[in-house]
Amino acid sequence: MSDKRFNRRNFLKIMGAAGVATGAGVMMPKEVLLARAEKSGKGRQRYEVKPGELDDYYGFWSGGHSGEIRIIGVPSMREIKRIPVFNWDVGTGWGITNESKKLLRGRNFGDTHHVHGSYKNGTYDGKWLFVNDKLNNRVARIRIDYMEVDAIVDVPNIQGAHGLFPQRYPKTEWVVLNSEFQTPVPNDASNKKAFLNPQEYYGMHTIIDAERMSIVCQVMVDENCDLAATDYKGKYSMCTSYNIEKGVTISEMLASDYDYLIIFHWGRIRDALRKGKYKRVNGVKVIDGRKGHSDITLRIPVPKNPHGVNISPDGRYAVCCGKVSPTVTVVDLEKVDLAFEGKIKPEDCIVAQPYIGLGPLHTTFDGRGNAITSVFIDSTNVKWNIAKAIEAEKKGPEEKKKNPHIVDVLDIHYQVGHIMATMAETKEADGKWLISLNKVSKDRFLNAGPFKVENDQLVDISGEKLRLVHDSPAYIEPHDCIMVRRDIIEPKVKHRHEMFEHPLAVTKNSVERKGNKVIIRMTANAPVFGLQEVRVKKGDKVTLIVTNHDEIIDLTNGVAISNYNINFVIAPFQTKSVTFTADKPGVFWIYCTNFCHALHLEMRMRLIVEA
Ligand code: CUK
Ligand code: CA
Repeated sequence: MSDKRFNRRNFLKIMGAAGVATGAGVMMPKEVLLARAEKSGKGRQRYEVKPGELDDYYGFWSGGHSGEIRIIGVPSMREIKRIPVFNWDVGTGWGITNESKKLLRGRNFGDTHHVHGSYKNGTYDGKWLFVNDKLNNRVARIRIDYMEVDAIVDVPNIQGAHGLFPQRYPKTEWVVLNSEFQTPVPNDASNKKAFLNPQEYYGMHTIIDAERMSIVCQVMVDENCDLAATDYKGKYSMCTSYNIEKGVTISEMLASDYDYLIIFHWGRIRDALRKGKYKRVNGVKVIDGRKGHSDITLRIPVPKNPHGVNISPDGRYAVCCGKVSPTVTVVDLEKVDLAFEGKIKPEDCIVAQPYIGLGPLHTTFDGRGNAITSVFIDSTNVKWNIAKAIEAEKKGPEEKKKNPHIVDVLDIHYQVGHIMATMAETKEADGKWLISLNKVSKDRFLNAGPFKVENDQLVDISGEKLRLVHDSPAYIEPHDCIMVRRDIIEPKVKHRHEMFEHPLAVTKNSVERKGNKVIIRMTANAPVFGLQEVRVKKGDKVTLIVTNHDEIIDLTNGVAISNYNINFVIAPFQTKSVTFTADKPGVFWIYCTNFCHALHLEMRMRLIVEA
């Protein structure tokens, strides 16, 4: 606990140095808020999933700098599978086979933060997942039927590809992606002045075509673009910005008392595209969305260096977390319509700014009018009522001081980043479970060395009070997750590949030579490979194509070549290929790595490389 105090003190020091008012007047010590939490009215859901039972929700977790996505069963918190996305994964051959290399294009690391599903009419349609790569500025699409990546798009003109959100209504045609780091545009050192002058660095709100996985356009702004959201009407997307100062150091980024929630008007973006109001930078249509240059963007001032923006499931409110301000800012999206028409000022869209705690980062919803916000410095989950916050704001400062909006405060362990409730990013938010993605686990697990894992805590939110039910270690470093009802996903997920979806699917075993190129086409059917030996010459360029012909569910074969650093698996009816140079002469066993049969160990063949 002393560490937590240290953090709190440090944080206050930074804020003091930056001259930040810490919500004086409405601020309450965490202990006072916690004392309000009674013991009654807690959720009583069963979270144990017994052997043979299945979970109620598919959880999709980002893997942070591991570059992957994980599938976790909720409420059991059992990790079911990892989907390699931007990373190497020998277990599936991702990053090694020709199929994965074609998508990764030589970059085998990534930094995934925000996984979201494709939508139809405000809820998940079970078709795709999308995830950002903050490291190499890409977006990957995962097809849910196979739970595999099927497209990756590179995004030029940006760095720090961060907040990502799909269109929610009427369906996902666009996906928006924010760039957290401002850069010169174009960023190639050609313009010497812009290159060295941070005042000429820009942020981008990129729009991606979900079907084609190509870039529709980018809207350029002065500010940085951090977290992203889309509304439930298909009218707006948005970003929080914490660096309207265009600072390049912490103190510069903290100079202003407020930053922005920037709202992007999709109708006006379509207009600009139609009328050709853009310039091309690195082949991408860039629309000017800077303040004073454009009616496409609306800036709502939000204190201070805000982080998450989340939309309430009724579609009415955007909730921005203050991060350096202990408040959240509630924006009424119906008023945003009026502000875009110039009938009211942007700041008049704010309907409440309740006190939450020190370091609010992200907000989620229970579908019953309550929001739950993650509070990093206080290490709490704070449940609060949106309507009560708005009402108190109307009544004035005396009422606000009583913090009538606070419903419950839960101590978590420790330092929470994202928070997410089941189905909370849809109109079907069901208020069953919540995950607190804590950045720090400290003493919650057996000590396994100085590098500690994260702690994902499961909270029952079905009652009035929040009930912590389970600690779950998470390998580095989930940032965000979604939890989707099983009935939406399960019917869409296949047990086998469509064999002929892969243009190279093998039905007949053969070895074909053209000059020094050798193509080996081979089937795998446990416990035998279709060929017993293959002879090539040293220096040959060998392509090995293998199709798994086993139709039995779960009968995966592995293909590994001794001393050739080749190792991948193929699921039933799947085809994978690999191309390599046979640069070492000798006898090399090709063997099955994935236990497939009582005679699995005998499932092997020789690659004979003649000198
Ligand atoms: S960010 Cu990590 S805690 Cu990338 Cu969504 Cu907020
Ligand atoms: Ca700032």
